Amino acid sequence: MTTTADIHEPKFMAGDEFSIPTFRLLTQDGTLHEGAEAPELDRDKARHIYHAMVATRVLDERMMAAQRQGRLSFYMQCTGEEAAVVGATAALDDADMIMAQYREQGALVYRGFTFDEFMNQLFGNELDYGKGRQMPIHYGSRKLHYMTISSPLGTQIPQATGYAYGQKLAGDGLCTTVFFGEGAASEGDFHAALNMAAVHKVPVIFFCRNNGYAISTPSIEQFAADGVAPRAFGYRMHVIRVDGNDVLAVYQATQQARRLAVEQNQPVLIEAMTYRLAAHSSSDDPSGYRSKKEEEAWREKDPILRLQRWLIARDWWSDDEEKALQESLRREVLETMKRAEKRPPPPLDSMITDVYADVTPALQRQLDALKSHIRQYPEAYPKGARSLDPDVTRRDDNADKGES
Ligand SMILES: Cc1ncc(C[n+]2csc(CCOP(=O)(O)OP(=O)(O)O)c2C)c(N)n1
Ligand SMILES: [Mg+2]
Repeated sequence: MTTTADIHEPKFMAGDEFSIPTFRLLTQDGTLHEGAEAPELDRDKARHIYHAMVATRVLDERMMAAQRQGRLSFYMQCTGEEAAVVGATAALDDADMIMAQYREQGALVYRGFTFDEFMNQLFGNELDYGKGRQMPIHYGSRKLHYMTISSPLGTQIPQATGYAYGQKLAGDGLCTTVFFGEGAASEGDFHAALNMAAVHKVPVIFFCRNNGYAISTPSIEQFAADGVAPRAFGYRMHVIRVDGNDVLAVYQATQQARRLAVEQNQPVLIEAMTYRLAAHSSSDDPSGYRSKKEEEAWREKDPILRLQRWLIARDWWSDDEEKALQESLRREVLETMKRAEKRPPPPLDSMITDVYADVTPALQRQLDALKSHIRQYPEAYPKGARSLDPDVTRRDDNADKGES
């Protein structure tokens, strides 16, 4: 219980007595701000971070193009936010749990999720870990400690508190990092999660990507406060605001947050100030709600270019390496996409497995009815649809649509 001083005249407070500063290390030209010191980061790790950021950008650009060509039903880009996501992931232990929202593919890339694995999920083929049951971008990897994405906003935030509580009880020295947008932070789940984490002192890092928009709604129309960070005070939680386009600052802030979480069981809120450079998703067109001028101003703050300049200045990267990396990533995206497109979908029976230990009679009846319907009207179902034989996947003769 906190004791407070008494006052004898009414005095209202609005929390606007101070504003939360932004932690920054790197300028846009790749030099350090005056008085700033780079975190300890060796050449290999710095290059790994850079590689993951570039790979995420290339994957996103190609897959958005593939969506426009009709090869893919849906896509979401991380573009502009690579430093926030990859920088945070690089500061974690690889065995720490990550619970993401949907725009954090950079974390998977950093941890070694292969382009084949991305493509299998995007095309929902027989090798997709989710067996084609989810829309594209709902990745998950047990091996890489990355919880499968679920679409309803905010659900992963209290789940992260619960998971981290389990980690504390297990005493394995690991923590959970949960990513979410500033829009999702308006969900009740966010508040429940922070309160529970602070009360029970669990090792969880709440990582808010404040990218300026929740689809078409600018953050200025989402909350009256100074961003999301001040909410931590309401829960007596540690908080830091960081320049989300500055990978060195994100890395150092997350590294220290992790120490607080794991060594002192202090949950931490990080608010990374960044910008969603692309559309919300392949179904969105931002020209209806923001100006090109605004986008251009943020393009100037490109997080990838900022890190690239820092690396080049230290002789840790070169123009030739850049060219070779871009070419090999583009080639790899195209090759893996073609491979995944050709693979058949999982058999129809997998629609009703994995939920109950044994398939329930009601589900079995529904599947049998569906199969007899498909047999009756085969012309209504596309070639390459899921096979009716539980053990057989069906080849799609039209799958090879070639390279673009
Ligand atoms: C509970 C719920 N409400 C609404 C939606 C629809 N929706 C999907 S994404 C989104 C915006 C989220 O914005 P933000 O959290 O800032 O993340 P960003 O897309 O900017 O990364 C909305 C409203 C949803 N998926 N779930
Ligand atoms: Mg947002």
